[in-house]
Amino acid sequence: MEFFDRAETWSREEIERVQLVRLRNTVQQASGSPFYAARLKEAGIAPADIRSLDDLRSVPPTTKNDLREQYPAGLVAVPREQLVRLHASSGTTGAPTVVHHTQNDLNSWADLVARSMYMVGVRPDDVFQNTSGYGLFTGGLGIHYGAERLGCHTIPAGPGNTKRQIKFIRDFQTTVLHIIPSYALYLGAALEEEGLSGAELPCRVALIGAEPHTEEIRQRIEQMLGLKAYNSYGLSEMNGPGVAFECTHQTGMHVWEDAFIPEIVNPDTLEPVADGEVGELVMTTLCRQGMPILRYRTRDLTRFLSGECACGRMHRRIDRILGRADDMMIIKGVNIYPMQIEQVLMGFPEVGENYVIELVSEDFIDQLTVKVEIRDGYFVEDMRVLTGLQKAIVRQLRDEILVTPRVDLVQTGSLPKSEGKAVRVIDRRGKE
Ligand code: ADP
Ligand code: K
Ligand code: ZN
Repeated sequence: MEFFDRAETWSREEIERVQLVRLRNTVQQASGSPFYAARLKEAGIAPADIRSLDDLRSVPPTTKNDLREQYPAGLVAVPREQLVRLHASSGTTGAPTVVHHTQNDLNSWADLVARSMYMVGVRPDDVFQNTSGYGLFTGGLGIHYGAERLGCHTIPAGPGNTKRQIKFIRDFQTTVLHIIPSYALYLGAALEEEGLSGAELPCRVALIGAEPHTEEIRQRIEQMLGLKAYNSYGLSEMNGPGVAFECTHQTGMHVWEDAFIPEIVNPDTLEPVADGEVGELVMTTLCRQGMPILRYRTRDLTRFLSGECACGRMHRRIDRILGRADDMMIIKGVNIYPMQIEQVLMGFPEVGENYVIELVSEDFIDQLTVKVEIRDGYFVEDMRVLTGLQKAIVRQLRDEILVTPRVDLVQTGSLPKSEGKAVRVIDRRGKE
């Protein structure tokens, strides 16, 4: 087994020893920011009080709202001349939050991304095409510098313009793609339209992430594009990509614990959940100087996977993100996550790549409608066939989510397609 970074070979003891040293330094560093100076003082915590990793739990969590209130620079812990770049979240769930980096921060971030890519077999002789937007969004520059750090010949293609993406892939013989799952499916469909198959493309690896997706979607992507797709998790508050990444075993994502401390807690009590139980992921930075963040509540739901990974890395693994706490829909009193619906839909070969969930209230009763695109070959004129399919989808969804949805089958290409992260849920309740 080859490793990019020695930290990948550390034992649990080594990881935890380094974490404790870095955690104390981080608490010290954080107290240099106006926000944490006040927060830590109020909680009566000094860096010297952190004597074990368990002591982290005495530190109050930091929320997305804290970051918004501290806009633009309340968490910055260094003099301005040490800052070299800022990024912001894509704003999927409201106003953006800003993160400021020093050159050291950027270097260690690039190392983490390079390490993640190396782990799935990417090497300096690969040609790497980045289809993320190059703006404030971390999937652009964040991944880009990691790919260069690894030594890949890097194409900053940016998003959209699918014909051009395909042309680049063929002209430059792209072997590795960075692509969000919804766009990967779109690209796959575009290939089919041009009469091309994934097997004819030189790509062998895709790094997919930035939005929740099911195992079924991963398999579709792998099949359509003729490659291996690896799940990449990150968020701008923790740099961006390079936080947790799948290895070639594709059994959960290793969290780089030399750079972050992950916790999974019950979102109501903030108590840690048992291993294997789903909760909210809470993250602490360990290597950041410009803007350290302590116990950040990500709102992302996942669980720790127990047991050791066959790859030998001792960095703990998390399951694919089940969804965001904010995405949870409560319908007729039942909690439903979009990924439960996706999983059912993608089990039907007739179902295409795009779907949308609409919530309305009719006479004060919540109604859930799922609009699904049906693949061209299956969208037949015979109403009986379609009705049979529609009923089968309703039945399976009802068994999964315990609510009877309305299901509309529509033709491929008729649902709106977003450029960035897919918008899967439209909530019109109380807005009609
Ligand atoms: P925003 O919250 O505005 O989308 P970011 O661009 O920082 O901000 O995106 C980070 C979020 O994207 C994560 O908190 C998570 O919800 C989602 N995300 C990132 N990677 C993945 C992934 N591999 N699987 C599922 N969701 C992901
Ligand atoms: K190279
Ligand atoms: Zn592994």
